[in-house]
Amino acid sequence: MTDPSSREDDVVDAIVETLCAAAPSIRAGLPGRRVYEEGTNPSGERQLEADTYADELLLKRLRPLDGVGEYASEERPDVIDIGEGVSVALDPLDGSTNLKPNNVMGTLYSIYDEPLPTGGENLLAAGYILYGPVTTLVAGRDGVVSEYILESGIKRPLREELTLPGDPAIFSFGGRVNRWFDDFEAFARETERTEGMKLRYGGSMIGDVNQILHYGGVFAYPAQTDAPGGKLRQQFEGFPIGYIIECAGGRSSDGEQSLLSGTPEDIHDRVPVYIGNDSLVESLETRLD
Ligand code: P6P
Repeated sequence: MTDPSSREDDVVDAIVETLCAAAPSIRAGLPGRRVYEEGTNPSGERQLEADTYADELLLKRLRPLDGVGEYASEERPDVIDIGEGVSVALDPLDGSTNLKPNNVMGTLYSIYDEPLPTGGENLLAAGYILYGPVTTLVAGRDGVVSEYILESGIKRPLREELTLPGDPAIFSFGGRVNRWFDDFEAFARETERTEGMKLRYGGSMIGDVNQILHYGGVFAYPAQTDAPGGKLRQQFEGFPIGYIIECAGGRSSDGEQSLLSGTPEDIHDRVPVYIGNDSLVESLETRLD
C-alpha cells in the first residue's frame, strides 16, 4: 500500500513537470497571440489570445494526470472537475499585459489538498515559471523554495533553498500612487531614504516578486482607496506568493495577517498583497492600522 504522503508527492511532482514541459510551447505561442480577445476574464480584465491559449494548453496537459481532481484558472469563471485528487489553481499567464511591451510574465501555480475555493492552510505546493531572458522555475514545497533553469522544459537546479537577502534593495508597489493610502508615499520616501532602496516595478507580480527573492525588499499591490481588496486574487496569486516568500524566510501580509491565513468565499476574490523582508512588511502593517 503506497504511503499517501509519498503518493501526494508523486502527484505534485507530476503537475510541476507537466507545467515545465508545457513552457516551451507557451513561450513559442506568445509572438502570434499579442491581440485582445472579445470580452473579459472573470475579474473583468481584458484577455489576450495568449491568456486563453496558455489556459487551454495547460488544462489539456493536466487533465490526463492521475491524482488531479480540480482545475481552476484566473481565465475561467468556475472550477472544473477533472478527476479525483488534489486541486490545481493557475494564473496561466501572470503579467500578460507585459506581452506587448515585451517584459517578463509567467505561469503561477498553487496545489491544494482540498476542493476549491479553499484556504491557504491547505496549500501543498506553489511556484511559478518565469518567461524572462531565460525560462526559470521557482518551486515551493515542504517549507523550502528552490530555483531552476528550464531548458527544453527540463529543469536544472540553479539555487537550492532560497532565502531572502538580509539587506533589502528593491521597493516595488503596484496600483496608482494617488490611490494608495496616504502613508504609502511617506513609507516609500522613508524606506528609500533610510534603506537606500531602489524603486522598481515591472507590472508582472511574479517578475516583481522574483526580484525581491534575488535582491531583498518589498513588493506590494496595496489596498486602493477605491478598491479595499486591492487587485490580486487570493487563491491564484496571494496564497502562492505568500507561501513562496514565507518559505524563503520572508513575511507575507494582507495588511493584517499572513496571506496564508485567509479563505476566499469566491475563487476570484481579491486580496491586498504585501510581501518581502520581515521588518519592511511589519513596518507597512503598522502604517495600515
Ligand atoms: P497593474 C498582472 O495582470 C497582475 O495580475 C499582476 O501580475 C501584476 O502585479 C498586476 O496585475 C499589475 O497590475 O495595475 O500594475 O497593471
